[in-house]
Order: sequence, then structure tokens, then C-alpha cells
Amino acid sequence: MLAGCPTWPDEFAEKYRKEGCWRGETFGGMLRERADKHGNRIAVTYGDAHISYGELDMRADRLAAGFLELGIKKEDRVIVQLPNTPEFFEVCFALFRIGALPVFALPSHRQSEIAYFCEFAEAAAYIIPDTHSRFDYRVLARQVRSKLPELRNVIVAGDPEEFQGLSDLYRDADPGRHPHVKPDDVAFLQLSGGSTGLSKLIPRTHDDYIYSLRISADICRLDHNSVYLAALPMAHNYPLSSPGVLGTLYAGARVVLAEGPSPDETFPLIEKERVTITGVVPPIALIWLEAASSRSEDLSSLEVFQVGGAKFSAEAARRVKSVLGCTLQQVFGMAEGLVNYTRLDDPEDIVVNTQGKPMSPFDEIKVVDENGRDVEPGQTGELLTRGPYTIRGYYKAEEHNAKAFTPDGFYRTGDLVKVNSSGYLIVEGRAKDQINRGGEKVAAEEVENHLLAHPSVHDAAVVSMPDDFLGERSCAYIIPRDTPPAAAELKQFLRERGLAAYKIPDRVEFTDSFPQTGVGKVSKKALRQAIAEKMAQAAKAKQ
Ligand code: AMP
Ligand code: DBH
Repeated sequence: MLAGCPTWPDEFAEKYRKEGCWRGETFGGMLRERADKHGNRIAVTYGDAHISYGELDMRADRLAAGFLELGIKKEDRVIVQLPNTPEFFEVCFALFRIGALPVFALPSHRQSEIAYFCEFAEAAAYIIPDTHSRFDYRVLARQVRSKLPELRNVIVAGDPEEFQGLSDLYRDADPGRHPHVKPDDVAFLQLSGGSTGLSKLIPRTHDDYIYSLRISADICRLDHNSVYLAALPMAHNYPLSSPGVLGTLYAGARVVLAEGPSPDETFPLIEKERVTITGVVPPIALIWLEAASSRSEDLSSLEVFQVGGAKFSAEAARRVKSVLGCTLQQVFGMAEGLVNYTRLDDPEDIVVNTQGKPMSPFDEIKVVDENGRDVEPGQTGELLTRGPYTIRGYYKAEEHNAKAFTPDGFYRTGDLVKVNSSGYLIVEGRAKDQINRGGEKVAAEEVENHLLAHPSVHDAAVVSMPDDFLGERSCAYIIPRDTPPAAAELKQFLRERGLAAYKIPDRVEFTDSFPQTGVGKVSKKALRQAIAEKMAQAAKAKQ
């Protein structure tokens, strides 16, 4: 087992095996099996390219040989920052096969995030596209390398310039040289949205993740004829696994890759490829609902439309069936594990008004008050969970783990929920210091720390403010040292520090002091209320 990764106590591991959750599969083996069984079937469609299971399997082996030749070893961490292109799969399966661990960075991450992942994970390699969405990742790699000269390998899909070209790494396949990879080995490190400062790294094993794929594929009724459209960046846990692209490959079905989630990108693909299922976040769902009536594409192949990552309003949820002509599925999940789904045959009331129920009968759920005591049934409290695909601790985070998990191994989700009489969860809010910007999670503390580095900032507090479109946006309250800097200058300062765009505060407010709680902490609740009231008044004045 990779050092620094807490794991399940033996009695739990035994139970999950005995109950048939963990079946001893690995990702490398899973692809091989699909390729052996139906090698000619298409696994991935990207533009006019159709890649079969057999080809994907072969290319992963050839790349695995190249990675080994570069000196990448079992348990080495490799930062993978690839958009929705076939290389994503080839790279991941090649790494899985040699037991090296992808760390799934998002395409929107910049120098601040990437340098931290490389340094914290002691990365053996960093894999990027040449350019994507008009951004040159080689420039980013240069910045990271100037801070971290010890980063050995920068590997580029496309024109590598001074770096290592990915396309030059495909060697003769030699699976006999692959290190032995066990089902209970960590397969990769997923990212948490973060609540205390920087993103934590989440160790997921082959056993636990493949179990989550199997039940997800089952609940979403994937079969060989299913076609999953990857509209969101697939490195994110939701489009990766719920059932996402990996659940789709698990089911032997076909993944269609979209560059992005806009109707211009996705609607023609749905029509052309006869897509049956896709997943988006609430703001994208609103855009699709708006666009559907005025567009001519035939979306009739779509059977399941998943919405998750942030709370979807009941009003919008109610419109899905009539506007898009398919079944809505709400998905409430987290990269740490637990995923809740509404089921495809659930009644309208459940589908519209709840965020689903746990996918596994072995998921354990508790809803507790501030003192950790169970609330009365139906009351709101913090959701705690434990189960066969929920981690027991973050990677190399002993101190944080002591707070984020209960002594008996329940993960404190930081989500405020209530459970209805049929066991379905309704998300009511959040106890963690995080902004959920339309599914993109922003840890307040991370942004505050960057703001505090500005010479004119005395103190900073970042909170959410309500937003019709994104659900929430971020507002930075600043106590300036003397003359307040312009808001635009502060935002530019954060950009120059290499912070991902979605973490740049949407609004900046200056103040002389922060409201305090009884014990003298900054009252974020009071700040949230203040900005919400200010926005409501401004909206009223406009009318
Ligand atoms: P992450 O830590 O980035 O994996 O994000 C997981 C968090 O996203 C959860 O703990 C929730 O706060 C939030 N989330 C995910 N799906 C939903 C949903 N359907 N409704 C409300 N919040 C959600
Ligand atoms: O927001 C998430 O992290 C998320 C949402 C839906 C997730 O990780 C998932 C499903 O698996």
C-alpha cells in the first residue's frame, strides 16, 4: 500500500469482499477483459476517430512500455492534466497497468494548483496537452518547472517544443514487464474540492472504485448499446465515475468526447452519435433547457439526463422531462466516495425534490447535530458516511484526517442534509468553508491566503453570495491596510499568482472590520447575510 494512505480496517475489508463489493479486479485487467471479449467494439469516439477496445488496450500497453522506459515506476505519482481527448484514456490505462498513479488535475488549474500538486505528491511526471481552449499548457509547464526544477518529466500530447512528446513514447508492447498491480492497491489520487486551504488528495483503490463503477452502471442501466457523452472535463470525479466515462467502459459501452458542455458542442454530437446518457452541472442544465426549444437538433436518443455537483432547483428539475424528453437523474456525490442517485423509475416527486439515495446497500449514513449526536428523523444535520467506496483518509494528511473523519471512520462531508421517510437525501446547505460555484468548489481559505499576500490587504474573508445562474458566486470581503486597492487590481493579482479562474472572487467588498461570532471568529454567516441583502436591495432598486 502507498505510504500515507489510511485504509479500511481488516474487518471492513473482509466484509466488503465477502459481500461481493470488491471482486479483485484492477483497471488494467478490466480493459484487457473487455478487449479480449469484444475487441472490435468502439470504446471512444472523438470527432471522426473511433477507437475500439482492442486498440485502446494495445495503445495503453505500448504507452506503458514508454513510461517504464522513462523510469516511471509503480506508486510514482503523475500529474495528468488532459482535456477530453483519447490520450486521457491511453495515459490513464498505461499508468494503471504499471501501477503508477494519475493525479487528476483539471484543465482549468494553473500554476498555483499544479505546482502544489507536483510538489506535494513529489510527482515523477506532469502530462499536458500542447494547447487547449486557447491556452498554452507548455507555458504553464515552464512556470511550474522554474519553481520546481526537480520535476523530471513534462510530457506533452501534441507539439512538445522542448519537452517530451507523448507520441514518441509508444513502444512495442511488453506486458510481461509490468509490475504486479493488486486490486487493493491505490489506483489514482482524485482531488477534493477543499475546505481548509489547498485541495486534499484522495486515494482510491482499484477495488473500491471499480465497485462504484459497477453499481453506477447498473443503476444508470448501461448496456452495450449505451452511449455516454462526456460533456464536463472527465478528470472530475462525477463525469469520470458516476457512471461517467469509466463506468461506461466498465459496461463495455461507448464514450463520446465533447470539447465542452455548450449546446453548440453537445447538441450536434447527441444527434450524430445517438447519445443515450450524459451528465452536467446545474448551470449547464439551465442553458440546455433554454437552448432546446430554439434548436433543431434531434435529441430523441437521450434517455437519461444527469444533473449533479451542486443543488439543482426543483423548478428547473420539473422542466427536464417535457423540454428534453428524457428522464432526469439527480446525482449528489463526492470524490471522497459516497454517491447518491435518484433511480430511473422513481416517481416525479422524488426525482424533482431530492438529491437521490446512496447507491450501495453497504453505504452507512448518519445525520448529526453540532455535538455529533444523531438528529431526529427528517431533521437537518451534517451528513457523515462510511462504506465500501468511501475513503478512510486523505493522502499524507494525518492532522486533517483526525478532524475530517470520526474515530470510527465516518467521513464528515460538511454537507447539511435531511433524509426523507424513504431514505432519500435533500441537500439543505453546507457546514464547510467552501463556495460551490455551479459545481466548481472553491475553498475560501485558499483564496484568502492568496489575498493576504497582497501588500494592501490587511485581512480577507471569502464567502458565497446567491446567484440565479451558478447557484452561488464568491465575494471577497477585504479590510485594507490604508487606501483600498481597486477590485480589478486584486483580481489581476490573483491571476498573476496562477490561481484557476473559477477561484477568482466574483465580487470584492471593502470594510473596516469583520462581524464576529461569540468566540471572536470571523462570522462568515453574517458576511453571507450582509452580501445577500445588499444584492437583493440592488436588484430591487433596478426594477
Ligand atoms: P468535491 O469535494 O469536489 O468532490 O465535491 C463534493 C461536494 O459537492 C459535496 O460534498 C457537495 O457539497 C457538493 N455536491 C455534489 N453534488 C451535489 C448535489 N447534487 N447537490 C448539492 N450539492 C452537491
Ligand atoms: O461534485 C462532485 O464531486 C460529484 C458530484 C456527482 C461527484 O464526485 C460525483 C457525482 O461522483
